Amino acid sequence: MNRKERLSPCRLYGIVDMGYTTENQLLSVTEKLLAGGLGILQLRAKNCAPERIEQLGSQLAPLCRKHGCLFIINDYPEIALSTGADGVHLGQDDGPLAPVRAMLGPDCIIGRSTHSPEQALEAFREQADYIGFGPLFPTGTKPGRPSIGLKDIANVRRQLSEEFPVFCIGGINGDTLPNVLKAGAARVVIVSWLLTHPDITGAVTALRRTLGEI
Ligand code: TZP
Ligand code: MG
Repeated sequence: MNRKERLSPCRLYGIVDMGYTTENQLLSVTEKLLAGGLGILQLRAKNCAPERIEQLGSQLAPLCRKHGCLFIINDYPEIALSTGADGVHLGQDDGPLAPVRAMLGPDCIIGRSTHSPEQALEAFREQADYIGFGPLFPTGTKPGRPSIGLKDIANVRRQLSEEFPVFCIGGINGDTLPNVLKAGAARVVIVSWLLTHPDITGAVTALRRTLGEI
């Protein structure tokens, strides 16, 4: 199976965000997420130097590969390439995707953050392999970013091709998830709630079940 075929069944997307995890905890937290059968994991390290992100990514990439989990680097296509990651995640300010695609090749996964239906459509047209759509709710993981609520989820999914992966993100937890699903979401990214959960592995497995991934 190629990377895009492996992305398609993923309903839960995890992020190891260095705002919630110390470098010492990074490997053990990642192992807990992977033990729950997580299918896609991103390394997000906003306050780390690129050299350090490359070192951390080089440790996580083989671990994810061993567990059959897709591994995505946030922000840095060249680090995705050098660490052997499966893809890169880019924001609205990271420029067009075509040069990134040319650098990483057709098999590589490229994701884009989107914050409105217009941005979602544009990322689809640019041939992103998936989008993040949110933040649905205010979240301490991206402080100051206005939340967009639940109203556009179903509409965005209808406008894009049915199988195109739209990962709803931002403030999703055990309490908010039922309403996110009722609003039409099929896929979610959950960051802080998972990373601070007392039973990370059990939470991943339970979420995958709730989302119909298993
Ligand atoms: N992009 C939009 S919201 C967000 C990102 C990276 C953070 C989501 O984190 P949490 O902790 O699940 O709200
Ligand atoms: Mg970014």
